[in-house]
Amino acid sequence: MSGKASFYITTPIYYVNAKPHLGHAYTSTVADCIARFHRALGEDSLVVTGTDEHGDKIAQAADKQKISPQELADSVSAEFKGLLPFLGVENFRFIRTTNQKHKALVQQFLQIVYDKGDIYFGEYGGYYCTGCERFYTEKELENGLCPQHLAPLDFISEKNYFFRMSKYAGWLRQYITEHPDLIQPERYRTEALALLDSGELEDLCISRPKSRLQWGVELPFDHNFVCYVWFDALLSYISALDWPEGDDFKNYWPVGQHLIAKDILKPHAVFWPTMLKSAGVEIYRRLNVHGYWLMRDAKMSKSLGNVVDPLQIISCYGLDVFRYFVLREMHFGNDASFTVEALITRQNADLSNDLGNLFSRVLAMADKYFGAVVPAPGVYEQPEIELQTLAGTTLQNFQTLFAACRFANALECLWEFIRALNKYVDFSAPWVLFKENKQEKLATVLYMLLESLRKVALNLWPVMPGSSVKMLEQLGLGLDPANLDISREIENFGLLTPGLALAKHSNLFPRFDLKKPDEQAEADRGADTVPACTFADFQKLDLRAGTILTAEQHPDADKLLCLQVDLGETKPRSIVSGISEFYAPREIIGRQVVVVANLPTRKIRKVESQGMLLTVQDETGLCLVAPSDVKKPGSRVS
Ligand code: ME8
Repeated sequence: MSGKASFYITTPIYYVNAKPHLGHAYTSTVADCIARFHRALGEDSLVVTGTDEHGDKIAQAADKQKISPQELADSVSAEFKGLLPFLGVENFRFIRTTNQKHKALVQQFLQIVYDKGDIYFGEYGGYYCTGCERFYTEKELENGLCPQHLAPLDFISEKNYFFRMSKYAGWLRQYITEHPDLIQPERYRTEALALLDSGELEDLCISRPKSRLQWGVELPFDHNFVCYVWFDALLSYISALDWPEGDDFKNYWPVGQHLIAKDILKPHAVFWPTMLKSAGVEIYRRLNVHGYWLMRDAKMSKSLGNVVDPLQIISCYGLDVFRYFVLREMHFGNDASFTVEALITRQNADLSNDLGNLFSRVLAMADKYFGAVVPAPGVYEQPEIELQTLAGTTLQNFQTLFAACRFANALECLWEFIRALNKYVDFSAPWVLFKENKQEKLATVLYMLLESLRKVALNLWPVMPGSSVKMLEQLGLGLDPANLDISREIENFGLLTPGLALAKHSNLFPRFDLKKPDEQAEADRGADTVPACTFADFQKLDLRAGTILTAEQHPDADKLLCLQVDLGETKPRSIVSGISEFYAPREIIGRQVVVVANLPTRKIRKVESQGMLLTVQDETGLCLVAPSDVKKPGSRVS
């Protein structure tokens, strides 16, 4: 160990019944940003993420696909793991609950709790939701349906093992009260306390009879039962650290933080601390709870089929833009809507205009006036002193807010500084100083700007590592994550060494230009005259009614739109269509269309297209073909 302070953050371990979507990508990205932030403060930080592979839900999903649960787990787990480098997640440990070491640890933990007398055998009846992998009481149902999935539930009554969770309700209430930072934002702490206050906390059913479910960790004290998936999954947070004796457990667990969305507050705020208490293990340091990414006001989720593929967004717009957007757009704790328009607006306004233009202007001036070398500053006057003070306060606020997971506010503070730098350029007018031959003042102004941009680049590293490194390289510097200390940037203005060679120009964040006239249309439209077709030929076409969920400009072709179209399948189709001249993305979201659904998938300007929209064109323009009444997505057109 390096003698550095440790930092440990986990994401939920994700279910393997469906592929990752933007919601999962968000949590993993945020975990990486937090871990990098702590690394940038000189700490040794670790991310643990992984997959939750046991339980009814996985067994049923595998059954549907006619493969074994292990086969399903292997393939989907690999997708979750494979996504991480694309999200820029580094220094992570990936845990799978089907791993032998993890299973042995679950049994060891269960035995400790059992030996303590906190597990008993009893009978239970309740409404079971496989989607949530938990029982609901009648009171908790919404109109007789699962409150999360709005689906009818089966009443199951069976003999099982129970964890005496109720025994720890009083202790937990007091622990949360005495540790005001344990669960944040505050509203989720209040919600956790309300769960404890809502009546007697029930004991937790922690087994499933093998006669009903085989796919789980066998109970060490009864071979006829497997362990309830949540009891197994939560333990991944410490099995990844080799609890109980591992050095990593000793180093990281005392500073352990979890990151989750609000859907799984109860298992993390109630089940997990009581399990730890029973086994005599220290409680985690903090639970950070975020809201949902929504699509058209509904939670983005695999069961609703309204998911956004993070890889598609990253391949269209770039990794750093994606990371900046999700951190800036979602106020941590609240829900946020995902739209491509909002992402493009952030790219053009915040990244391209405010930061990218400033950086390229400053480099161009440093090239023109000082031969692309950092000049030595002269005397600082009032505007420079004010700007230095602002650097201190905005960076202080940025770091304080970031540490508290208030990423949107933190970035807003950093942008307050960036906007002040833009004003400083206009106010000090280096081109006038140059004309009037005020060399010393000109050097001071350029030095102020270059040094400020160095500070911005370093502080942005946790969020936009690629752009941060590029900016620093263009400032003649390198970035060594092992030796970063962004806290010293708050106080010390003037760490940039005069004489360094600078890049002559920069184009960090090109605007997404929506109107380039010379773009070639790549529409899938046929010729005006076509040869005769038999009925059998026609029958080969699979035409379906679909609903457009999202529409955005193709990043590389102005005449193309990239759409997500719901065809009633488990995932929306990605379709590239040459209709941009005739429709703005905003006006077609929610519209019904007719899709040729059985064309082979192809890439159109690097974006995958899994179908084709039918359109009609005459001399007045083009329009979409649609059913005359709204029809269920996926309905056959014949
Ligand atoms: O709950 N918005 O796994 P899971 C934001 N295996 N975040 C979202 C989201 C959305 N629309 N959808 C999913 C499980 N997430 C259990 C966890 S932990 C010991 C066991 C993210 O695959 C968010 O982090 O259903 C949420 O808590 C998690 O994915 C749920 O993933």
